[in-house]
Amino acid sequence: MRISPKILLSISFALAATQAFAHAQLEKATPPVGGTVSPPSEIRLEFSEGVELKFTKVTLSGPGGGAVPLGSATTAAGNQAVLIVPIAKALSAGEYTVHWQAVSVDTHHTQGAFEFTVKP
Ligand SMILES: [Cu+2]
Repeated sequence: MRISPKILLSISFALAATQAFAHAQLEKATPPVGGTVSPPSEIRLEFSEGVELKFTKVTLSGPGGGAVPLGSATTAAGNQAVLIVPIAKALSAGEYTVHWQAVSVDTHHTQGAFEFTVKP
């Protein structure tokens, strides 16, 4: 029996919907989402699920839109859901944007972005 592509598509949407709770969603960030902070030395992202370090990417852009150099990301000792990314230089005052892409241990991709402000 052949299954039409339309039916396959609706099956995959249904699966995506039922498994949505299992994806790595950002639950907490340091600096906090929308927060104003002293220059941070690292970005800490706490996800709802463990993430695969190899396929998880974080970038930081600064007030002028330029990319800020970041160190190698690690996960917290004993907690694969916490991603820590060192910031390789002292941040000057202004608004920064964090873009993150994560692949959770169940192989699902999630991504998002948020801003924080560094106070002078
Ligand atoms: Cu998932």
